[in-house]
Amino acid sequence: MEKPLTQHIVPGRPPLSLKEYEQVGGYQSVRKVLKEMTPAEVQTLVKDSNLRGRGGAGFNTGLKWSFVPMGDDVPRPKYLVANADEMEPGTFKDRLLLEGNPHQLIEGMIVASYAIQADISYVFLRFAYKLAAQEITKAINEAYEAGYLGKNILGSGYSLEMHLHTGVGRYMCGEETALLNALEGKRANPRAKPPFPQVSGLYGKPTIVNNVETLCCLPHIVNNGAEWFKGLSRNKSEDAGTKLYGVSGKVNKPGCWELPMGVTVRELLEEYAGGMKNGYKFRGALPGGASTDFLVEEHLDVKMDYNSVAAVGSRMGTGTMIVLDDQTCPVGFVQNLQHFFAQESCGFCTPCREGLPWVEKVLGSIDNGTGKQTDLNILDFHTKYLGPGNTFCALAPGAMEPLQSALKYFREDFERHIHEQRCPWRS
Ligand code: L3W
Repeated sequence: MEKPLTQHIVPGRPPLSLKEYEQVGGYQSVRKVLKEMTPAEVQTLVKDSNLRGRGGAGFNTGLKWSFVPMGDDVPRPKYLVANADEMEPGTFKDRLLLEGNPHQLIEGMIVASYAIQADISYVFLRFAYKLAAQEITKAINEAYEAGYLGKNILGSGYSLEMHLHTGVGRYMCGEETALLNALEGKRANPRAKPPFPQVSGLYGKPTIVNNVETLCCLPHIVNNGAEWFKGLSRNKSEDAGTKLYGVSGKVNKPGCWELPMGVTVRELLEEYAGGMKNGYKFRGALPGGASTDFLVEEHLDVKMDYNSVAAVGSRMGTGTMIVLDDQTCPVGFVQNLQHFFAQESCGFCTPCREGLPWVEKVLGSIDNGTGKQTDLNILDFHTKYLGPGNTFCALAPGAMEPLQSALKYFREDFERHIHEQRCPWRS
């Protein structure tokens, strides 16, 4: 099985130095695009590869780039930003790439920057990723010294700056426009879209924001072609490539693996995560971080790709599953998530600012045995009131996904808390 993104990552070992990375073919895609391809050709290649954004939304990468104005008379500078603000609960896939092979990310960023003719690029890094910050700083310095960054890269006439920016630990910064505000030194509130950042982004200039894993796919697509990339996936069509999948919870071997796009939930759980721990039964899983709908037993054979997971009413999101077991109270589990979302709301729009703490409070009273039957109506109401289209950004609608699906699949557990006026999981 081909593992292009993680082939040179050995957990516990320092990442490849620039010299070692070059010895295994590193930076060849930079040489290729700068010497043999026009920016338009790189964009077409990536569009043809069907690479979809790995941050959670799955937007076609080449299509996103195609919205950036090109030509000599467009506003400058243009920007490329790597979204490395990995704060989605249960998600630790980008960390593996950042700590394990930072040169691969830099190489992908140069390819993306060239494709859109960006002048300046940033890695916007989660503040808690201290080791990644060290490794990226070292790798950026090495890349500058070797002439892969800076003025007139490899004599091509193309120039690119790259900077590392560490965030301060706000989930909101994963949303691209909040990230751009933070990068400008402003409060990290999301902006209204449109205009999309591709047209008016950082400092009002054309900007592409791509997730780390997305960018790390690029050197391999340039070196091996669009058809090769599509062939890596089990679907061989729309959801292309490999994917970094993760599993956390009461499983025997929690972890993160690069696998063909489209492995099933069951394979991930049983084959890669080693099944449930002794004494624990599977009740459900959030397929891609906390802001996705639960999948349950009937979904075990669903393929983990964007289209297949969407077809059963959830989202693949980041592809890193959080497993709910039978020894864990689903009400407490969801309340814990709502505590996180309420805390991370930027407070800009009223439904999110006021609604999420209320949801958290209502869940808390059900969990501690003081809930009322009407509380379920309040929760049901909020899943719609805070749903898509009613808030300024996707944070609150995302928060409602685990809640609405918990109310659907584990409703009897909510009812039991209310009837027994206690949490059945607490003695
Ligand atoms: C031009 C249009 N561009 C969309 C672009 C847009 C962006 C990308 C995705 O949130 C999700 C969220 C989390 N013209 C466009 C367009 N674009 N329509 O496509 O946009 P969007 O709005 O669909 O999603 P988003 O706001 O970027 C991402 C979910 O991911 N998620 C969270 C993951 C968190 C992390 C992290 O911690 N780093 O990845 C997990 O499921 O809930 O729904 O570039 O400009 N008409």
